[in-house]
Amino acid sequence: MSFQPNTSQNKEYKIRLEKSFTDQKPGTSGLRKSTRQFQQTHYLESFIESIFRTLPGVKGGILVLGGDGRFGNRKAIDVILRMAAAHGVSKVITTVDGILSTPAASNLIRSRNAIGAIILSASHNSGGVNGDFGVKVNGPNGGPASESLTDEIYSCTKNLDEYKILESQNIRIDSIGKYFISSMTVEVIDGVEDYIHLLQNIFDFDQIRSLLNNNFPIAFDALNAVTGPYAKRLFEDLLGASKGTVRNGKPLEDFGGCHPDPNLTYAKELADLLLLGEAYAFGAACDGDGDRNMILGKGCFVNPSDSLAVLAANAECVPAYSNGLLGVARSMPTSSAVDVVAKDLGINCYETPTGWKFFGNLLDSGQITLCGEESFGTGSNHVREKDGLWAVLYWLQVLANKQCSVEKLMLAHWSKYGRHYYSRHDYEAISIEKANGLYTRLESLLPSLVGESFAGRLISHADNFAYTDPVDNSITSNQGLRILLNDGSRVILRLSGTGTKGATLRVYLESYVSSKGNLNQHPQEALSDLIDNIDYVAEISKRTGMKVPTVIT
Ligand code: VG1
Ligand code: CO
Repeated sequence: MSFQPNTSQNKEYKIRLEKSFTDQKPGTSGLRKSTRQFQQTHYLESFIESIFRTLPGVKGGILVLGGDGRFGNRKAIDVILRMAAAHGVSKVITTVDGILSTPAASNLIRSRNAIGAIILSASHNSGGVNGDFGVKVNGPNGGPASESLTDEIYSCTKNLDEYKILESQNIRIDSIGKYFISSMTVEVIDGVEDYIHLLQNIFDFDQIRSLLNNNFPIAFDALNAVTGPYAKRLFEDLLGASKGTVRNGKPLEDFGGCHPDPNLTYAKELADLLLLGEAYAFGAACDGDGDRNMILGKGCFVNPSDSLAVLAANAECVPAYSNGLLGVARSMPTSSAVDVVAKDLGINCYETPTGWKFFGNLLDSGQITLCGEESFGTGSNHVREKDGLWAVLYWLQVLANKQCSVEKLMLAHWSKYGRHYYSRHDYEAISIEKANGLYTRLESLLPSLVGESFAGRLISHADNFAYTDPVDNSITSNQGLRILLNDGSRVILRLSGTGTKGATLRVYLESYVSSKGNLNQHPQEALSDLIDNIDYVAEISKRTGMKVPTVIT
């Protein structure tokens, strides 16, 4: 380990801001804007200053810092290190070249007693000069900052007139070592090691290895984003998968022009390999910052809501969860597939607003062990973020244990619990005005819809979802318009909080068929009457001018 003390005391500057920024309100998952917006003079600094003024314990505290390697990552790390030193942070833990996945960052916060982390990522959004950049703030439990903290950070940005930073110097983070900036230590670690160690304590690696050695070829697509180095170490070095199992495994600043979102549209190359080809028994992909996962079997796509249900139903296969689950939680738009499993297991199932921060209190207080979202996010109490590679290993462990294919496991699951046909339709980049118009109109209609017929059923309930946190009683409202039908079907409309171009409307559709019903329909067919009806009631195509959604999952 190299040791490079810097004896010179770096000069501290106070930079005055001509104007404060008014557009730094964090969304579902941190501050996310186009790279060009972030390139405005003082833009990043304004948000970072507000974090350092707001996050508890900054002076003398330990901070975790890294990102998904997208364009701007390295430069932002440089700025944040100098600002952290100016704010009296005692130590920053970062990784070689600043490559750090979101779940690995969450783990480091927890294992190194840090006050939190700054994670540089716009997650599944595209990267590069023409793409997006983002800053996520996590707290001492390892999870995304609470709503109240991000509200405070936001109000700080609006009134900021200056920020503190040390003079520029060459800060090396290209190899493991310890450096100093003034009196602050910068510890550069191998970002992969701690995380792999964590997973080794959860799963039975030997069992997964024997599955992979036994005629069970897998393909993993890192989409040129952060999970490449982690996945290579895991699958190719430790679990015996053949070289080349990890595709697009080198993190690139623009993700090679891809959209690092693991779904059927943006991870089409992998999806085609599994859904059309014969070569692989299992496929998976993760997103830009490594917290999402897509699971595929031969000829079989696993819907993320179903994935959560399957993981919950098979917890006994995984050493860390073999004593049973404390409870489970899902975000409101996620299908109720996991609710049915929870009922069967006799455990609680919580319904939270969209975004991982809402699971934190439930995990911290021991109410739940597993949680997930329909947007390809699944996780457990091992960290406080969703965790893509963890989910992939969980699936492999279950398959190794059950000695069956993904398709067979899904069929067995539906034959026991019934099937929740589910789909999400995204309408991207619609004008904010049109999106708001559509949304507020539907919201105002909701009370009058109750009792009306909808797709041959009756609307039993319609509201704008509000959540009371069972642990701290905080209330979060305006979380999505829900239309609940009398047979348990649901249609939900939300406006995205992570998009950067115009507005994104998400329409979530769910319909339940019992284990005795038709379990083999195509989801778009099974849901077609709901799709037609919501288009009519909410005037989606009429108001957006879009005949079909941008992305169908
Ligand atoms: C989306 C997903 C949500 C997820 C969020 C952050 O938010 O729907 O489930 O928690 O992204 O994921 P929205 O507001 O666009 O629907 V990530 O991988 O960006 O941390
Ligand atoms: Co992500």
